[in-house]
Amino acid sequence: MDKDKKPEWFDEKNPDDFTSIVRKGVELKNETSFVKNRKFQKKTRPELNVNELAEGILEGNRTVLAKSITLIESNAEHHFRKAQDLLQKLLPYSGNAIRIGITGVPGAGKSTFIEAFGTFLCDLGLKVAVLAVDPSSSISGGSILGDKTRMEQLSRNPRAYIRPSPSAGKLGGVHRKTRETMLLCEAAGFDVILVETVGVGQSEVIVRDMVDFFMLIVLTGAGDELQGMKKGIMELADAIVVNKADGSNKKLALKTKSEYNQILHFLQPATKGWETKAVTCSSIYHEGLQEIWDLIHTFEVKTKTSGMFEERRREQTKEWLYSMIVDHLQFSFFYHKEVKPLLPKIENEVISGNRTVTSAVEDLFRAYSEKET
Ligand SMILES: Nc1nc2c(ncn2[C@@H]2O[C@H](COP(=O)(O)OP(=O)(O)OP(=O)(O)O)[C@@H](O)[C@H]2O)c(=O)[nH]1
Ligand SMILES: [Mg+2]
Repeated sequence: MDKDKKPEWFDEKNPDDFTSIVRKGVELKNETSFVKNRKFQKKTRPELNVNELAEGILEGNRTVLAKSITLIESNAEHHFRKAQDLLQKLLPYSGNAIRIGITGVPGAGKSTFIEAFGTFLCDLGLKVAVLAVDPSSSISGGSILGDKTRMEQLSRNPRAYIRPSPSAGKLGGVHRKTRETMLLCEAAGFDVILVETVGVGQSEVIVRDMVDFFMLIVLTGAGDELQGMKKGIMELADAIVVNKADGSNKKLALKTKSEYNQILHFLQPATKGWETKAVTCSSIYHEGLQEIWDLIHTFEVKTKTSGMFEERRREQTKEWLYSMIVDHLQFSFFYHKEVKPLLPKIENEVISGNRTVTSAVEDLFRAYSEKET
């Protein structure tokens, strides 16, 4: 069978293992014939302007919120400008939510916890937005996409809004997009923002830098794992939640909790003036959620009184500024019309040992500064 006619998802190993065929399209003889026939014209509503978007968001209109987030997530330059104008307008109305980051190894129960905790918060009358930072999303398209179906109850709750992880791109990538989405959600009146991330690589550090309270979800019976666990990630957390404290696992969960508490005693707290504690919970049986919310509330009151809350937010905004500068510099360098074509050649010369790294970098920067894009 002709390879071209196979759908793009066919399995290389079993090429005949599919039932559909992609047929070649029919050449359009008269380009205008479809256009003339108005039936085939796509009906598009006029795009909302920045003022209309801002108004819609402030009214808490979800369709407008979703549209605006799409604008922020777009990698098109003209969308970027429009999104920035919108953010500028909404900035005075943002900042009123409590921002909570949630991390943990795959399978720790982050999504199940968010489903339970989010629903619990909605029942208290709060509006909850769930965002995700997925380090794999730029490659795989985002595993968190599937979570919307996993967080079934929460996604149907009128007080909740779930947004899967954006994919990376130029102009700041996932990092910027999540922060800006957070601001939009705040302007739309959400009281709590939950940001989920898988605890692998650098994503937990990125999320720590954008939230007020950071939570690490762990499994029971950490035992040896506890010893080997990166001290670093524990030092980022304001609370450690031992999940799955139910059934036969409950006893072990309580033991794990006290083990963590002992270790925490020797670690630097993530937030000045706050003692990081370990607690247990069962996301499936909705146990321990009130305690966790109380803990977050106490944290908020304490840090607001001490000034730490505002200090952290100021610090985060400063970090954000600098990380955006780095993003822009990288973008302008690697996409520079002189640098881009030169790079593969120079890279080859360096790899093959014909040129030193220093001289390569010098040449690239010369090309960069001589002719601006
Ligand atoms: N018994 C019990 N099982 C739980 C609990 N919370 C989560 N689980 C189970 O643990 C498994 C993993 O849960 P997820 O919520 O998908 O875990 P996650 O951390 O989001 O995983 P990734 O998205 O892959 O990083 C699922 O089979 C859940 O049903 C709990 O409180 N008790
Ligand atoms: Mg998950």
